[in-house]
Amino acid sequence: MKANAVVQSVYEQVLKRNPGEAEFHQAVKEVLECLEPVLEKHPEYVKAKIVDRLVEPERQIIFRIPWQDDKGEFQVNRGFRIQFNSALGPYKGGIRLHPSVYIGIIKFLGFEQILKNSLTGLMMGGGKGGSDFDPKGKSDGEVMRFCQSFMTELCKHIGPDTDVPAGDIGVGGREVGFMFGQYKRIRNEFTGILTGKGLEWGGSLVRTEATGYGLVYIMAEALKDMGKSFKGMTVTVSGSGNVAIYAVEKVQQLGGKVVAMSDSNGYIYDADGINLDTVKKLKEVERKRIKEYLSYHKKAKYTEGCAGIWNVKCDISLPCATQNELDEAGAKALAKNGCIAVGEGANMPCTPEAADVFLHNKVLFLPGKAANAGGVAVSGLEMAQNSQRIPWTFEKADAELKIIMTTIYKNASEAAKEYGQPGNFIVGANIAGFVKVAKAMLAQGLV
Ligand code: NDP
Ligand code: 2IT
Repeated sequence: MKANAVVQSVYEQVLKRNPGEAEFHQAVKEVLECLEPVLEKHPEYVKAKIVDRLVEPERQIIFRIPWQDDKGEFQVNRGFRIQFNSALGPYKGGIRLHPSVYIGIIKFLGFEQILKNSLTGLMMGGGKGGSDFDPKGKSDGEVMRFCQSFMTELCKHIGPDTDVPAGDIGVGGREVGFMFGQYKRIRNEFTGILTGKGLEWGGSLVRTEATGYGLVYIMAEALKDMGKSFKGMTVTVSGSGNVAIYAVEKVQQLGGKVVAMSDSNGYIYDADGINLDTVKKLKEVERKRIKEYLSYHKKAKYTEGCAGIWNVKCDISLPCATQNELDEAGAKALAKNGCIAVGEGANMPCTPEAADVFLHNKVLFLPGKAANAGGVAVSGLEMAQNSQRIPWTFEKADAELKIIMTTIYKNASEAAKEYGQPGNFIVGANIAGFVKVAKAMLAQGLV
């Protein structure tokens, strides 16, 4: 079978087997479109049905999560864990708690995670989990009871050498703590079963900052190639969660000025540069809306609705909230306003049409699986520290993160060149990530 026919038939099979899972279809399509030349060059991958196997999760677990709210009422949510691919190591990937979660979201995230984890160069397979539970407005007690019930089932399927979850949207240090406690109690084991743990009980320094810092490190590397740096650049960052906050922190450390941030209700604009201490207090401590920023900074402006953030004039934009938040219109507005580079802190925040706009307008575009790999990379380093039972210093973990991000940039860049599309990091990241997984799958036989 010719490479293009393989890609076509695999995609059709994905649509047939996974009806109604738009985000999963989108993620698979983007990858498949990049793989044709690799399959042409490597007929052995076609013969071994590597791509056919890659798009089919090794295991999918769906379960009931019963829990009791503060009023004493019983509640039921649905939980997921997709153990997508273990060719390179134990399944690894976050847990997302958001009302929009359904199997199509978890599958898209798990699929992306396979190639992302491959790019880190560490021994991690791909997986993802989550639930349609909405943590917003819930008390600590309710979140704890939910997390305990979630882990009561999940603990049967994971283990430090099997599957190691972590945070994602709606899951940070608090939720990881509750889940870890429940795992330890049920299994009577103190192991590195989750990453993003507290620093006193097995967490790694730099994990909290890792995704945002890593995003800025890889972007800095790309800017360097263009003879530029963050110094003096005006930057917009969507979201105001874990990834967004630490992206802003690193941009500011490198001399850039961040003028806009958002949450799911709207965005703030501060011409003087965002005061990150205020954002951290509002979001990390008080769990309030970004709008409240105006109570502290009178000159700042708030606009309801998050899409308007792409109209803010900037040199660099870092979408760090959620999938498909940046569409064609947003991309056109960025390009028109002179934006030179876009880096995806979130997973798949740009629609395919938006990515096309960037490519056609020569806006440097770093796709999420390369640009946001710093989070899972430091998760991998946390696993290494847990195995050693020795914590690393901040400096050591940060230096490793920098090396990993620089290497990802280099590998994606070279793969893009090798396959005749220099500067196309979508092609570069997908191919560089895929080849390693394909080699491992080939070596491990028909499994
Ligand atoms: P958080 O929960 O800490 O923050 C999420 C942010 O995105 C919030 O500002 C939230 O606003 C906003 N947001 C979430 N859902 C939506 C939505 N449907 N529409 C608009 N805004 C939304 O999550 P993270 O910062 O951890 O994750 C952000 C992105 O980065 C996700 O795509 C995640 O998969 C990705 N990522 C995360 C990594 C990590 O280590 N945490 C690693 C790599 C990627 P609000 O509070 O109003 O909901
Ligand atoms: O999307 C991601 O890479 C994450 N949410 C982090 C996963 C991890 O295991 O640290």
